[in-house]
Amino acid sequence: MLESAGFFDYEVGPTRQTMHLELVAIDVDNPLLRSSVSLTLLLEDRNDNAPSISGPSTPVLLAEDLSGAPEAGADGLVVVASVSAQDDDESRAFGSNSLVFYFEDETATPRGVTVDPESGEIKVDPVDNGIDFEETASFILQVGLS
Ligand SMILES: [Ca+2]
Ligand SMILES: [Ca+2]
Repeated sequence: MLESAGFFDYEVGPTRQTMHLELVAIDVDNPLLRSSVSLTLLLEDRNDNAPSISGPSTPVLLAEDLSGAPEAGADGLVVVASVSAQDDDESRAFGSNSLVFYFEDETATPRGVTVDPESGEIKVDPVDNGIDFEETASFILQVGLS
């Protein structure tokens, strides 16, 4: 039986992701006849790195009235900021362990404010939103990752 004396880490380097071994069987008695077999081991990526997220370091100023904002995208939403995530897992051959999706805490987010799940862009619906300066002069947007 082939056993490993240590742990492998997929992210350590490409040379460790594929290993070639030659296993040799030798007689214990004379004559010492031998035979061997070649073995290739492919290391499979495991989701062992948690993503980290970063966003704007200063408060984002929002205009209360974004209607007619010239920078509205094709989806009709205005991008006001963005967050980005980093995940050290690799996803070259197996699975998608470095893929992240962004989501906002809906209970604490004004209506019409969303986070694009794939790009991390924070978007505001300029026509229909719950942003009202007289009601809430500021809010903290909690963005999670999955
Ligand atoms: Ca990994
Ligand atoms: Ca990961």
